[in-house]
Amino acid sequence: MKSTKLKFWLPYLLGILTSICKATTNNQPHIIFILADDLGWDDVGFHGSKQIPTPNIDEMANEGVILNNYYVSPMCTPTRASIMSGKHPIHLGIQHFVIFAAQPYGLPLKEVTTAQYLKALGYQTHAIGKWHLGYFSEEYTPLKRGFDSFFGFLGAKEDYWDHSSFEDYWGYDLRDNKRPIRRDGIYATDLFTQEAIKKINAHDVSTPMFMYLAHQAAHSANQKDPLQAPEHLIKKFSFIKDKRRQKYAAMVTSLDESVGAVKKALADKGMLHDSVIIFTTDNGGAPYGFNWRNFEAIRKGNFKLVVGMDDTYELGWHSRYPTSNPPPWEKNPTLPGAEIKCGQWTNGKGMCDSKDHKACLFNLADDPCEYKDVSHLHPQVVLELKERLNYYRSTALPVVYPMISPDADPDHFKGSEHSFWGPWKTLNDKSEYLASKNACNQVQAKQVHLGLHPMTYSNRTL
Ligand SMILES: [Ca+2]
Repeated sequence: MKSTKLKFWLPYLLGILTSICKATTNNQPHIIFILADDLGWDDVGFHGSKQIPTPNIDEMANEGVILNNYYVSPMCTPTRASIMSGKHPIHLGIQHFVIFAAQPYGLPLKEVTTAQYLKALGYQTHAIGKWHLGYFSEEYTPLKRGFDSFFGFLGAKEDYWDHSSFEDYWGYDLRDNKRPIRRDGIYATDLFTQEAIKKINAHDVSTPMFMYLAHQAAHSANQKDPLQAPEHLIKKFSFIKDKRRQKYAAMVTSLDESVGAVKKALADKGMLHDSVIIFTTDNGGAPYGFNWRNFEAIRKGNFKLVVGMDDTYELGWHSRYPTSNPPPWEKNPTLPGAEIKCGQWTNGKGMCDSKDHKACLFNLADDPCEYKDVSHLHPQVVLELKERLNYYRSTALPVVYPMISPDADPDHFKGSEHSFWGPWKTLNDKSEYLASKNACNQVQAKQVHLGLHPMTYSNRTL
């Protein structure tokens, strides 16, 4: 795979579903949803990375199902909104960008969340780690969106060590339920793992549990010091020349250790065989700082249409990071289909000509890394998929994207010593919030569909 290139914007990343259900006493499995942040597609062992070993994630891939045809949005908030609502971001008005800390909006209150549905079905629900679905008023925060407990931060990112965040204003961002807390010096990935283990150890196994463990890793921390990891893990990667890559690899290693620790805690508690564990990331790695582009894509079977690429399209291709040969560790065996063989990289030759913003078609069965444009061979498929995109576009809601509010400045909420990010506005009209709360109380098991509509969300209906 010396010449292998992978296109980093490909947002389908690594969805892994491990289903080892025997069923709890009431036939409802525990659900552990582990969400990584900005984890690169090629930065896990089971996808072929020889540079960053991820034995615990690989083990899940070996035991479970790898969702290689599973797509996410290219940014934090839209993907998280989909996970929490079951709807595509264009049907939430939240497709445009991410929520900045001082922006007064969030996942629309009329949406019934995954946690609300599961809570109505008898689940105990815990949110740990990053929220990033809005918090300008209390109704948008996890405890009001179906979670029994929350331990984590409300915004997009924080310093991994002191848990503060700067976005227009500065403040700490860490809470135990509603209470602002300080945990200076405890690395964020470790902190959230400890909390997850605590919740598992304290759980009454006769009740099904939904744990949403949304790590910050491997998202950047802050502009001054974007990549942060424990020194002992950074040292493991001294064979990598690029110091930033060393730190990033250590951040991913810490995340992998967390997956192993959570799984062990479930096993020790006797819950593992009654659990569905889902591991995914909200979007791919961001080697240039950002990883979204202004184009659209749609799938039908093995065909994927990409429309409206800008002239940075080819910059999205990266060579695989080299490592010593043989690697300094034993690579875990992976499922035979886990590592995607990209074929020969031809330095852009034969790739889609992005200059004219034309539509490009790829046959993923032959060309999983989307090197070769075959639109000229299948004009009818191009037409059909373009029409389908137009249909979806016609169903999109207007974007909600308000200006930042100075009222959000954490300095307005100084406690005895410190400033914390938190809700800054009282909601006058609570009707949508109350309606969704009431809707979830009426949920019956058979009615749970999480808002997914086959016409809208599956390319199988094309
Ligand atoms: Ca992200």
